[in-house]
Amino acid sequence: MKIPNSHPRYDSLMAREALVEGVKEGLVVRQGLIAHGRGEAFDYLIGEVSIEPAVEAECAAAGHLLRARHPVISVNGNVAALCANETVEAAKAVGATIEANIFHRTEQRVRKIVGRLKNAGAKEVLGLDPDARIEGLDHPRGLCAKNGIYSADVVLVPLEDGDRAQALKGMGKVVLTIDLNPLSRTSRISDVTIVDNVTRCMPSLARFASELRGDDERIDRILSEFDNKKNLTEVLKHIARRLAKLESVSFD
Ligand code: PTJ
Repeated sequence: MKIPNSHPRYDSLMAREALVEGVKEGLVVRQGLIAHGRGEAFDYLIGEVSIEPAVEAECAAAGHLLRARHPVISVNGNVAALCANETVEAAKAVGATIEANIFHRTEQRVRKIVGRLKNAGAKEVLGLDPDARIEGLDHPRGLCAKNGIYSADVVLVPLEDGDRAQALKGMGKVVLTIDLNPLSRTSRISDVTIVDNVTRCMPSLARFASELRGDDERIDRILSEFDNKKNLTEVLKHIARRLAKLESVSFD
């Protein structure tokens, strides 16, 4: 469908088109459309902008990734369809390995995600030859690469389900996530939850990485001051304030 860029909801409609195309190509799983709808609803409540707590979390996540011995960014179908270029740029900026790691796993989908990321400029993308397992996750969604997620000390898992985030935490990793739902299990258990749209977050991670690189003192301060629970509370307060304002609007 041709969407005029004058349309007031152009970005949102384009994201939907990208996901529908992704389903047709076999990159995105149909459940991904449902997940996106949930994300959209929260984005609507937030105001479809990167709010202050999200920016703080983006800064902390960039700090963690820069500090990591072996940082990995996990990519699923939705992320590959929505922002492959931006994800590859973010990975380059923080020096992270990229691994295609999906919930609804088929060889063919992993291959498509890897292909999309390579077209976007990634030199290497892991995930096609899994030789390890995320401890405590049943086959096949626990499959991962030994020199990728398995041995990572810091993992960014955008649009994640709670089980895998919990299992990664159980393996002693620092878990960073991007999730527009501040109430999800993933959001609650991660070390840094970025409540922002993945499409806004990836460019922001790349920006913060180039800003923070080499500034150890600032990274130390950011990491010691960041409190995920407090950050999520700020997100909920932001949503509550917006709803309270709407409540006072007259519909007569
Ligand atoms: O490609 P696969 O097989 O790995 O499957 C991917 C999905 C997304 C289907 C799978 O991981 C899944 O079912 O995820 P969940 O449990 O629905 O969680 C996805 C979370 O991401 C939800 O809390 C959504 O609110 C959130 N979300 C959806 N779209 C976005 C988002 N967060 C940030 N940016 C978005 N664009």
